[in-house]
Amino acid sequence: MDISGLKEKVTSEISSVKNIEDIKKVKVFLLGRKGLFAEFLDTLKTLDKDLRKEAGRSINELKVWTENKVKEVETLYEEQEKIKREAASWIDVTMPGKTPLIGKKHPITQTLEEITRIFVSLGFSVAEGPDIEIEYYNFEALNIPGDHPARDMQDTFYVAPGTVLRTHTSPVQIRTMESQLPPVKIIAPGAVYRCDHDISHTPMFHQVEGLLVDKNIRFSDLKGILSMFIGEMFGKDTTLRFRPSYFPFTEPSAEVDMGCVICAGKGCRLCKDTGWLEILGSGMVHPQVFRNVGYDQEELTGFAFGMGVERIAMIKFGIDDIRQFYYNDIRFLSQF
Ligand code: 2NL
Repeated sequence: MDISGLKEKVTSEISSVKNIEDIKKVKVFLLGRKGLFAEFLDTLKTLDKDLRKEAGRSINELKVWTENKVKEVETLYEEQEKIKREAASWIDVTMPGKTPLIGKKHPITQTLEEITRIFVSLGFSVAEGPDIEIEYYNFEALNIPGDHPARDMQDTFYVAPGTVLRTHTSPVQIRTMESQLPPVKIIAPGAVYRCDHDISHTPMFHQVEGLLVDKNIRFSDLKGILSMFIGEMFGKDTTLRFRPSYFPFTEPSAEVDMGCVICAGKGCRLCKDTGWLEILGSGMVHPQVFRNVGYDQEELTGFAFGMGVERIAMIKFGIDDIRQFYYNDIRFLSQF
């Protein structure tokens, strides 16, 4: 190949370049240590002196021209690359920000706190106790006999002989009466456990129980306190009814119903066409319970009540499946 052949080769190589990678390859191919120019200059050795000088100058001229041309094309493609990179990393500073999700209290916690707030405003103190309970505190102390269906393995989680997961928060009240003198005016909120799981039962749920013990406490005191509570919780116009019932730990006992929040007494699916919703159980403390804790049952009377927090929350928020509270589905929980 002569010089004009070399020039043609250089021109065609450079004009075939289409991108940054091509020009880098062409640069090595032409100007690299083992490139076309190096090879060409090497062949000069075989020429004699005068010819060599002449040819050397021409090749070097062409080499400088090539270097400039390569540089020029390289710069062009580097600029293009830079523009592409910047376009890809462009940030629209006027775009609205992503609002972070803010956590909320679980609807059951909200309901539990609301119930607690109301009873505290009525002068009750909050008492707490263990979730794992001695069978005696959960049953015998409350006058629940050994053959009572509630004590069945089917309903109660037995964790060890003589040890259960509490099935209600009543043991908290037994422990309080054992350790302090009357008067007692407490509520016992907390988790309780029963071996049951369907549309209206979860194995863990929450209760608030209340206990007021003093001289001269009457059933009318119970009615007064519960009327105040329900008026605060569901509105002053809520109607109430006390219906005779039975619990081993109270005598007499009454179940408390409120007028249906959906149909206002006309009858619907929620109240099963009765117009009433059962919301809590209550009664006057059984004298045997006082004897069990060493209280003088001649001198003292008291009332007690218990309610399921999930049930209250379901009525308040209009939810028909208790299990919804425990799926931890953020779409459900974020509504409250
Ligand atoms: C219900 C019924 C009730 C009690 C709980 C109680 C506690 C003591 C003594 C006497 Cl220490 N009674 N608690 C009384 C009546 C009813 O709960 O249906 N709960 C969801």
